[in-house]
Amino acid sequence: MPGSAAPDLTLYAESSWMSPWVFHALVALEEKCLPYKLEVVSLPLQGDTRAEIERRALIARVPVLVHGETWISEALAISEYLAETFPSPDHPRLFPANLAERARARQIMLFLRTSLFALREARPTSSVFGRPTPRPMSDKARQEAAELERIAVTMISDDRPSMFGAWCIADTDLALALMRLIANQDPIDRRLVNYALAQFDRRSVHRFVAHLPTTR
Ligand SMILES: N[C@@H](CCC(=O)N[C@@H](CS)C(=O)NCC(=O)O)C(=O)O
Repeated sequence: MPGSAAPDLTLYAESSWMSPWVFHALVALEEKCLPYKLEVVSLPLQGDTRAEIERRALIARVPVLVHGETWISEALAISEYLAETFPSPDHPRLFPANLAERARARQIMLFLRTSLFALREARPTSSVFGRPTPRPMSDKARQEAAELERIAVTMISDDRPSMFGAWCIADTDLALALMRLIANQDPIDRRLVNYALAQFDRRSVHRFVAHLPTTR
């Protein structure tokens, strides 16, 4: 940390390590190279833990980032907070420097959060971080997979390792969405396989995966 003491950061995670939202926040902290403590809670949130998170972070969901007296839940709010509190050039970037690319990155991250519900149900993160559980996809899930593939191929048409000139946090989210298909051996464009596997080979993702119980 250039010229300052290490920040007082804690990330609330959940004990199954299956949450795509915790994944996003932990990767953001790791990519920022910030030291942080982990507080691992069981879901559903209950009792004093739930009451404390609700009181201090307003919304009782994980991930929660605690920075001193500031408590934030909602993964995207967390990565935006980290980007603005620990900005470039003293810290690595989470979002593209170019405004149009930054807007595109946010657009994709919001799309991934507000769409693809049938696909997410048919191909849950437990089939990515745990055992693949291929089962027939509904027509709706298949349509959503095709839409995801169309968007991803448009963004990574020429075998690039990231959507924009350099890695950004939207690459992590897009790679996880693609891994729902790849891990379950659903047919998908080879360039997207290369892209998603390269993203999952980043140190930040390895740091998340290291928390998974080895029995899976
Ligand atoms: N939109 C939120 C979603 C977070 C969320 O749904 N978290 C779940 C775990 S994956 C949770 O904390 N649920 C509370 C509970 O189960 O009691 C985000 O992006 O962070």
